Amino acid sequence: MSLLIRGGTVVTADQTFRADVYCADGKIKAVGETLDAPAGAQTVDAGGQYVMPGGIDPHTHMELPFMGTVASEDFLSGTAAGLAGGTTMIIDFVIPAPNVPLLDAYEQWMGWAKKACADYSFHVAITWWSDKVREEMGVLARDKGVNSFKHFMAYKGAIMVTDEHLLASFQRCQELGAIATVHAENGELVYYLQRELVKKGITGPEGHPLSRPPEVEGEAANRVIRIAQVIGTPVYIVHNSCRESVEAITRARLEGQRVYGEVLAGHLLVDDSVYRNPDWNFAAAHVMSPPFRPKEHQEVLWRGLVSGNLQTTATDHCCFCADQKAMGRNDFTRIPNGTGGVEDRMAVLWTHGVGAGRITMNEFVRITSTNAAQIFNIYPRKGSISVGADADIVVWDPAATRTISARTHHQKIDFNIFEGMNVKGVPSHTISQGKVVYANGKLMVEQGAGRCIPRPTFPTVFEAVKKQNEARAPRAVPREAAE
Ligand code: URQ
Ligand code: ZN
Ligand code: ZN
Repeated sequence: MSLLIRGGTVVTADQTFRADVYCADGKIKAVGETLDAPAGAQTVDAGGQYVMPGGIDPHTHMELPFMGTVASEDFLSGTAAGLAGGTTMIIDFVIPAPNVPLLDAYEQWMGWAKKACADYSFHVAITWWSDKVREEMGVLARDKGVNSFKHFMAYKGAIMVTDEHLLASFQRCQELGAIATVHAENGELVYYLQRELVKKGITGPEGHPLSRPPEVEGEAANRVIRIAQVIGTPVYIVHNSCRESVEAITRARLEGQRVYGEVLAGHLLVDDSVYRNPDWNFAAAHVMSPPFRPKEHQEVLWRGLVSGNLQTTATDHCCFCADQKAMGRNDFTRIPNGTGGVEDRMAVLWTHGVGAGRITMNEFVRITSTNAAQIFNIYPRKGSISVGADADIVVWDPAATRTISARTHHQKIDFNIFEGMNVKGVPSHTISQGKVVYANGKLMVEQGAGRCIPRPTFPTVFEAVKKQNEARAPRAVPREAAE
């Protein structure tokens, strides 16, 4: 099975050039001005279009058991929807319930993901702590290709981790050469504000953003950055939604600390007015954490991407339909948190990023694919158009338009946070492992074709961080030694 993508303009994180791309055996075999198609090769005409690395969404939750229900999108439908939008790999999350062994949870998620039709990988969440957790982190890093461990500083009473356990886990990440990723909201403050609001009789979705103001996110972002600084380990903060967290990241990066930041397509374009909509279902459909913010935060997030202080874009695709959201009909704190987006991220970012003149095409590739591949150590296998890379490619038609709607999307959710948005620039073809799996509106996916992609740990980065720490450590010596 071989494929020649001809006549297109290749766009990578740092180059734009006219070239054909030849793929065989799931890999990119040749990139060149005019390539001949061997007999029997399938061809895709990419004339007038861009040929880019397939998108990587580093933050999804397919069929996540959460808040008393299970996310409606599964690994087959979710990876298919991603392919329809040009995303060829997701990094999802294994989230063990407290006291469940990490390896048991890992096997459970691996079982669910078997049906995926595109490649995937897993961050593993540390939701409790013990010597066994510590030991199993090592097994996951050494034997299962897990190089990132997630920490929820919110969701008190469920999956929230204490500072004590955060510290222990960060030390373990440092030992293993694994990156710590974090949901940064102060869970104690959220819990306090939720109680106060419900006591005042504010039980509708309008209470959700009031219980998680930007200060709650900014405090946690700053705290976890400082903890990582003292422990001496890199940290990746997911779904930054506001000025407060972007400022915390920017300050740290200016001082040379290895802090990485992610932003969701939703937070760049949806604002908190949605929670004041008189339609309860409409407002509840937007309940996710951190919440959508007042519009002025969006410009700060875009500037974070342009300045390089934020590196990746994601969706936090965690879908709950109206009947599930209705679990919080009388108490907003019970509305399952999460929204969709895996199918729309790239078209939305192209339209409002490249189309609006905010970012270049190369920056678009950087923030939708290459940076995530490099941060999570799967570059250049993923996130590149280069010989030897996986043939995960999106052929992008900059002139094609679409109106986003739950009535036509492939996502398994009855709502779309970008409903009615007109986008210009969408995939005409998506290629996964060298096969055309989406062409001109039609999905041709194969259940189970997705692979779990191992992500090696990062000794080099951690060596650099260790040296940085030693250089900074006070020259204290034991008193007796000094005499
Ligand atoms: O917090 C997360 O990332 C998960 C539980 C999805 N839900 C959400 O509201 N972001
Ligand atoms: Zn989160
Ligand atoms: Zn999430």
